[in-house]
Amino acid sequence: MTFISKFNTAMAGAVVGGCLAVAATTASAAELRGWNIHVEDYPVSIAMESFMAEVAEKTGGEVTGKIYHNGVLGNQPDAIEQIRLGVIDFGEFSLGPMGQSVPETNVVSLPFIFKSIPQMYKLMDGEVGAAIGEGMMAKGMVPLGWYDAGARSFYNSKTPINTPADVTGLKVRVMSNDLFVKMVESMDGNATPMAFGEVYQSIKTGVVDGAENNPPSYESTNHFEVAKYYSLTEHLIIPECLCMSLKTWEKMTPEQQAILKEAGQKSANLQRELWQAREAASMEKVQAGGTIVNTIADKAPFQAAMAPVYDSFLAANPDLTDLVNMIRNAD
Ligand code: BDP
Repeated sequence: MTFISKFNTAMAGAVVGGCLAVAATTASAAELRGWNIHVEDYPVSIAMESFMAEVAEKTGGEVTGKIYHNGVLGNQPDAIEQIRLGVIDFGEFSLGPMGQSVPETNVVSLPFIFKSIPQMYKLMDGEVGAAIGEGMMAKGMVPLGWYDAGARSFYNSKTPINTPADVTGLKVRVMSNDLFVKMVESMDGNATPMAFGEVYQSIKTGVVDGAENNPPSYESTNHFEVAKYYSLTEHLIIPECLCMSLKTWEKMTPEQQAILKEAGQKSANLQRELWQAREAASMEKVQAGGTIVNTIADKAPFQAAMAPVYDSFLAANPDLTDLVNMIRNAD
């Protein structure tokens, strides 16, 4: 891949009548390919578009890109591998399915690890995010901004969930990561890892009874039409990442890298704002569409039921104990 940055010096003085004469070189500029699983009006999608527009503007058209929304470039676990290989240049991923390739990201897939969304922001923007980012870099991905995905709760077509016992026997779709399988099994539910795009049909046909997700995803996928009980367990707060393939990153000049980082951070701020509004709008929409929402006054029984997930995780990953404790002991 050749970037026109090489021509920067040659072009620097080429101002003709007040306009940069870039036409001759834009043809050799690579257009980055961006992966996104969400629909176009989703907060993630809008923030990604604003990131790409900003990068194109700030690099004077040297770095441009096209974002492929709706998962058309493939499902999430595959796309993560493709980013690592440099087949896809950048993408926006949940850290949930990233755990299979980057062990550090599993720490934020542990149930109830963050105490709140503001705490998640604070820790991801600090030492915890830095440690996870290093793990990602080691596996070929460069984080450019941490996005918000709220809290995930269970929904299904059978019954409201008020206690862990209500999950017993339910067939629940989970994201592809053994941790989530264990999480559902800790309540004697039957967990099925499955691609996001297959969930609607699977609930509709009874292959699974339900799944778990945040309100915007429950709404944007129309899962609420086929699983009307939404029980606010809020058991997972999993941050997401706008990230670039290390292979693509290494082809950038230091100036372009600085622009990418800044634009990534700026897009994360925008995404977090948009997220709040979308969450409220999604809750309204699903309730208007017939969803029966129940809140869980006491989440302690869920925390207790899911505790074995921590035990087996730490036994298998003793080197991540400090990172887990850094979050658990944070205010
Ligand atoms: C959504 C995430 C998306 C995941 C999806 C899922 O934003 O990245 O693919 O959940 O459950 O909340 O697969």
